Amino acid sequence: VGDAKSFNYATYHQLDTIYSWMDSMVASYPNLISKVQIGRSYENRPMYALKFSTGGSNRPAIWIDAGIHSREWISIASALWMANKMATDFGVDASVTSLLGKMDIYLMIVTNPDGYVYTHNSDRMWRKTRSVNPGSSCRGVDPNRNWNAGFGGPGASNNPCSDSYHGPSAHSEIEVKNIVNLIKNHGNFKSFISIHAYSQLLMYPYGYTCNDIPNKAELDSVGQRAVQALSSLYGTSYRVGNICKIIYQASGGSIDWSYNNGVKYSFAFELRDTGRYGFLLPANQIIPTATETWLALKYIMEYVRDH
Ligand code: ING
Ligand code: ZN
Repeated sequence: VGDAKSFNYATYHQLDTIYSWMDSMVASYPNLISKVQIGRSYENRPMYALKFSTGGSNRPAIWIDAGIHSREWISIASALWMANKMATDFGVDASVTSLLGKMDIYLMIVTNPDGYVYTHNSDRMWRKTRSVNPGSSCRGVDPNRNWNAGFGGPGASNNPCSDSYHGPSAHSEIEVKNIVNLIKNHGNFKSFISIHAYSQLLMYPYGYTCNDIPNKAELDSVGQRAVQALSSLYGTSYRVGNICKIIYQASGGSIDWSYNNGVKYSFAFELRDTGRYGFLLPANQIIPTATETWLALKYIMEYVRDH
């Protein structure tokens, strides 16, 4: 096995390095972490979630995904750091310990593995999946426009060459379908958190409509307190709001689907920065970004545990 302790969290890694790091995490924390393969990608790569669990059967659970858009490298790098943080804090930090005494956490670090490999080998700015679009020379579907929540409505494109192409049908992308199957089969997810970059936002549903959700007041206050915790570390400023109003109307997004399927605490992060470096966030910001984001994430998870 590799060495989870000597892994360099302060740099961006390729997919195969991340996949062997996962094995070393499982080997280092066998009583806490297991690797769940939820299926394979379009190009046949395995898709793994790290499951943090101290036992029980089908405990209430939290879903966290990173890297659904492949060029958003800071999301993946931060998720790696946070996985290690959770593992090392368990049994040491009272809050993480009690959280994992009650709930399971599923962390999918590379949600779009084909796209991620493509950003390393061919096009650093690739966002979508790599599926072939029949009748078009353009490849890929936006995996965050492909969910069955206002699918095909405003804020998605029907042009296969667009970066926000919604795809031929809801859940046409196997990467999306694999997650839908896991969430539905499990049936006990209380929170669904998707990590993107960039813009420094913490968002809740909806994206497909600007109408308020029934739980707007609660999610807004959880969000505000989460970003307060985040900002307390380095003063990084975040805004909180519903997707449609705070960023733009976007249909077919994952957290709209999770919310409509009974997962009340559905949130999406847009990590650093606000545009100076954008997707090309320098590696020396990985650990500061992950450390501050962890405070917000932990706040949300504690709230979910207690409600
Ligand atoms: N932003 C997200 C996008 O998919 C988003 C914003 C989040 C839309 C959640 C809908 C739901 O466009 C980035 N940077 O990808
Ligand atoms: Zn994104």
